[in-house]
Amino acid sequence: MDERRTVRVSKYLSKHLRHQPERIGLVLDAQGWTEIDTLLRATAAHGFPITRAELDHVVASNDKKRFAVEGTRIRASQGHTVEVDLDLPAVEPPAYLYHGTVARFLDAIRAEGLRPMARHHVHLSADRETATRVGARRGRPVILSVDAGAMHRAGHVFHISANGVWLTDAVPPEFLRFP
Ligand code: HQG
Repeated sequence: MDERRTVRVSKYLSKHLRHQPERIGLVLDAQGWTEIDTLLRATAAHGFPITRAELDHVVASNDKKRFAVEGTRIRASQGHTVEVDLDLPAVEPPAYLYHGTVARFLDAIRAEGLRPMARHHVHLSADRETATRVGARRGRPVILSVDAGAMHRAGHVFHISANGVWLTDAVPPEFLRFP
C-alpha cells in the first residue's frame, strides 16, 4: 500500500469516524465504536472501497495511531466533532503540557484561554516537538506552555487518549505561559 493511498484512507476514516458518520450511513455507538465489517460495507457502498488489509495497515502504521481496534470494532481515538463519550478515565497530568498554535490566534487566547473550538476538548501535547508539529499545520508554530500541575490542583480534569493526546475541557489564561 503506497503512502498516498495510506494517507487518503486515513483521512477518509477520520472524516467518517470523527465528523460525518451519517454521510456513509454509519452509526457510531455512544463511545464512538462501529463494527469494522459494517464500516467496510459502508465505504464500498459509497464509492470508496477499502479492503480489510488496507484498514489493518492504516490502523497499524498511522503516524499518530489515530484509530483503535478492539475485537471486531474500530473507533477514532480522539478528535471527534460528533457527540461521543470516549469514557476515558481522569488522570493526573505531568507538571507541564504544551499547545502548538499560530500568532493570529494569540490575542483571543490571551483573553479567553484555550477553548475546544469545534472539538470536544482542548488538545495538549506532552512534549514541545509534538506541539510544534500541531501548530505547524496552520503556519509558523507558536508553543504555549500549560501549567497542568496547577490546573490539576485547581480541580481541572485531564484525560489521555489511547494515542497519547492530553485532553481537557478548557485552559483559562492564567494557566498559560506565552513565549
Ligand atoms: C485555536 C490534529 C482562538 C487552537 C493535531 C488551534 C492535534 C483558539 C485551533 C489535534 C482559541 C483549534 C488538535 C481561542 C484555541 N481563540 N483560537 N480562545 N483556543 N484556539 O484543530 O489543537 O491530525 O481543533 O490553538 O495533531 O490545533 O486531527 O485543534 O489552533 O492533535 O489527528 O484553535 O488535531 O490531530 O484547532 O489540533 P483544532 P489543534 P489529527
